[in-house]
Amino acid sequence: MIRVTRIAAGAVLVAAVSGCAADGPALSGTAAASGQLRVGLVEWRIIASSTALTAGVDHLTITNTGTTGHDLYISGPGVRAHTDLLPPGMSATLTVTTRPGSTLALTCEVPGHEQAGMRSTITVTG
Ligand SMILES: [Cu+2]
Repeated sequence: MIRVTRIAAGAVLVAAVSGCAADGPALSGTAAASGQLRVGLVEWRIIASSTALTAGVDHLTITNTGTTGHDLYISGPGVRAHTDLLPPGMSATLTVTTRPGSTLALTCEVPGHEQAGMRSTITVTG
């Protein structure tokens, strides 16, 4: 039997949907901010600001720059998080704790979108 859990208890995730905010507020510096990644969702691609991310607590800002609804699902060793469905122009943030040497898969879970090309990978460096 295959068990699918969209939000695993072990994953650290903070999801927030915000209106048309360009950039979120600066991090306060209290957490060990390892990395930041901006991810754009558009028909039919996932465009990340970098193909690599530093292991640790990483902050992703996801923006739907397309003309139809998209979401982002990120998964990898110890990582499993997703945004809500984002209407065009909307942004969300995800915070994940990543492991060095792992590879993260990014996909849009709207039916058909991954197959249309909305998938990408990010390498986590030590
Ligand atoms: Cu999509």
